Amino acid sequence: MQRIFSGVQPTGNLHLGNYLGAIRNWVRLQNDYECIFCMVDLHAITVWQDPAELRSNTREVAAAMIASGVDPETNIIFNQSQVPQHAELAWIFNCVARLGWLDRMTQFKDKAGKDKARASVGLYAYPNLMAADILAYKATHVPVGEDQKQHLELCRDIAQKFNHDYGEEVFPIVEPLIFGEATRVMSLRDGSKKMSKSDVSHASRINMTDDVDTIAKKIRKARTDAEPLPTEMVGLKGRPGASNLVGIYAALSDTTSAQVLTEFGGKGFGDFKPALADLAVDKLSQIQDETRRLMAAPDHVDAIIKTGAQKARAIAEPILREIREKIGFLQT
Ligand code: AQP
Repeated sequence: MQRIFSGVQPTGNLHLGNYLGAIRNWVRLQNDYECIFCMVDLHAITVWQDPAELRSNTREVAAAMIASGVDPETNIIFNQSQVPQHAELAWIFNCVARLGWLDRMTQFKDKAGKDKARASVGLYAYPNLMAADILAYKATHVPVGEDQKQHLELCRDIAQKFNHDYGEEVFPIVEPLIFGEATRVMSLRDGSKKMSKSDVSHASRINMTDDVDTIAKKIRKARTDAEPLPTEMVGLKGRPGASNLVGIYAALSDTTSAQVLTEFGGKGFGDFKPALADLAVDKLSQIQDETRRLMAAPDHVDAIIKTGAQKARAIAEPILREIREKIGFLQT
């Protein structure tokens, strides 16, 4: 069976983009692959995290994954910092990756903003740690949202260079799995920016924990133009707000944007937004109820994470031993 690795940062509440772009796809893949799903807390601290919040967000992300349908019995669920092999391999990859490769990463440019000198070194080296997350398990496939495509290309470059330098096919060349109608869910306030946990505007995203009224309000206030929805896909061109909402509707209803336009083409947002709000509430409320139920028993969630970390270490350690050997580290 081929192996999947994928992760989510416990940097706050999960949002609809994380769910539609990543977690829902994990649920669909879990029967066909051996899956390792990780709360990537080492990635989270590339920007400041309040310690108490980081701990509780990590638990809550695990609960939300399980509530979304990730089976903790058949998949490995754990947090990255409990498996030291990630950080060890990341250091090795810091010595494999070239500065020029990292200089091209657009996520660093977006997140560091204008004042690069004040960004952490970790934020810059983030893609090397992501490559280590995947390759510490020799994972072959990585389901992610569109925004992670460039980082996965870097992971392939690192694997290729390591294989070349050490003369053997040690690491697989990973394949991204980017699929579904919502591979890039955009901000509800600005259709040109992706929906993100770190956006200062709460109205820009639908959190998986938002209540019915908040979801309805955010969708009602989502920025769009005033035209009715088109009947054909080509009519969505140049209309990022409309196109985003249609994509979200399609993903939540398991159809395509074209089918959504067949149903709603010619109708205004006064009709479409309430229908989208009802659909979102219907789909998310079951996950929310289950997340709350799990969070009421934190020891149970922690036990799942503990077992997951043990299983993850048991896979990663022999791989790291092989890597140390290849590099020439003396192992006594
Ligand atoms: N807007 C999005 N649309 C589709 N997929 C998305 N993902 C994130 N945002 C969208 C996917 O969710 C998975 C986990 O992402 P992450 O938490 O590791 O980091 P991120 O991509 O940086 O997400 P955020 O919300 O933007 O976090 P912050 O603001 O903390 O940096 C990934 O598979 C990602 O592709």
